[in-house]
Amino acid sequence: METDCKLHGLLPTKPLIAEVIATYGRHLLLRDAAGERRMARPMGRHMEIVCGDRVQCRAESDELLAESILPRDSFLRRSTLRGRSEPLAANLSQLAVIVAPVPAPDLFLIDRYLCAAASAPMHAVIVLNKCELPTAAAVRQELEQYAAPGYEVLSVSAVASNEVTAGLAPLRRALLDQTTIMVGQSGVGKSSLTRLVTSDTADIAVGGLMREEEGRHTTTASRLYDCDAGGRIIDSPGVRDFAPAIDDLERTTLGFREVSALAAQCRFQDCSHMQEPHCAVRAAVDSGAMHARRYESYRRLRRLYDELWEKRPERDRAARR
Ligand SMILES: Nc1nc2c(ncn2[C@@H]2O[C@H](COP(=O)(O)OP(=O)(O)OP(=O)(O)O)[C@@H](O)[C@H]2O)c(=O)[nH]1
Ligand SMILES: [Mg+2]
Ligand SMILES: [Zn+2]
Repeated sequence: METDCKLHGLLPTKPLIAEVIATYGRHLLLRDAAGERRMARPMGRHMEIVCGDRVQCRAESDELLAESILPRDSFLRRSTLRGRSEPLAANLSQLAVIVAPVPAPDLFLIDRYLCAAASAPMHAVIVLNKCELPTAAAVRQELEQYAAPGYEVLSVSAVASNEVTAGLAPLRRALLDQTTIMVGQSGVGKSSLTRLVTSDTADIAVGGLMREEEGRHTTTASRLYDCDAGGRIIDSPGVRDFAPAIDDLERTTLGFREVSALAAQCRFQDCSHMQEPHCAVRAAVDSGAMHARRYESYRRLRRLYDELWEKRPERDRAARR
């Protein structure tokens, strides 16, 4: 855990508002308006405090307690296997899905993150890292299917010494004035890229944030950093799978941009675009205007969405009708 900052300094006498820059189990690492870092603990057992939250704290005995969470501007939530919505990070403006030639990309995972971003709503960008590898060209080509729905794909390398090949200037520009969460599979280079855009990384390899796995460091907790060139970035642990929170998904589009653009032309207002007649989305797939794999991804998410709602208590389902 952090040792350099004033974690054991004097406790404040007045209530304090601070930002959560990391959470380790029930421990919160906070930064107050003056930039001072402190450790705190959530007061309530069931408070779900996440990285990026702003909390109000007060001192009690010898510790600092977070007693309330200030209203969130936005958040990223995932669905648990039981269909419950669980926050991952708060007060974000942008989501960056990081992909690489190794590990092999999972395009369905990218889609689900993009859907979560559309529903938050927050800006989304796809970042192809390790672009100096010869196998990157094929992945870049595969990612062209994201151009039609209007997603920007940046090519970067966290190891290339040539600044132009590394593509870091466009990445820094994309991060400017945003609070961006870096998400994606484990090993794609989220932490490596984070290290390149911030020098605030004294604690990036500290016990609570990293674990050694198969000879490399894998991130175990989200952590917010200030970027040197402006903007803020949250490095998050890698995932194998991700399902957006079903409470957040827009019902008839699930956050797919192509579907949003077409849904108004379907015969039925509540068309699920699965088998209804006169469905503009299916017509677009047949004509090639919507990419068939993106539509397959939509169908998979639709089935998952319906299954997850079935797992929710009856009162949740009734409230939704
Ligand atoms: N060739 C190449 N290797 C890279 C690049 N960026 C990162 N790596 C390597 O990829 C491995 C994983 O990098 P990390 O930054 O730890 O990946 P991560 O996404 O943070 O992984 P998790 O924390 O497990 O989610 C490390 O061995 C890095 O050195 C790159 O641009 N090119
Ligand atoms: Mg990492
Ligand atoms: Zn339809």
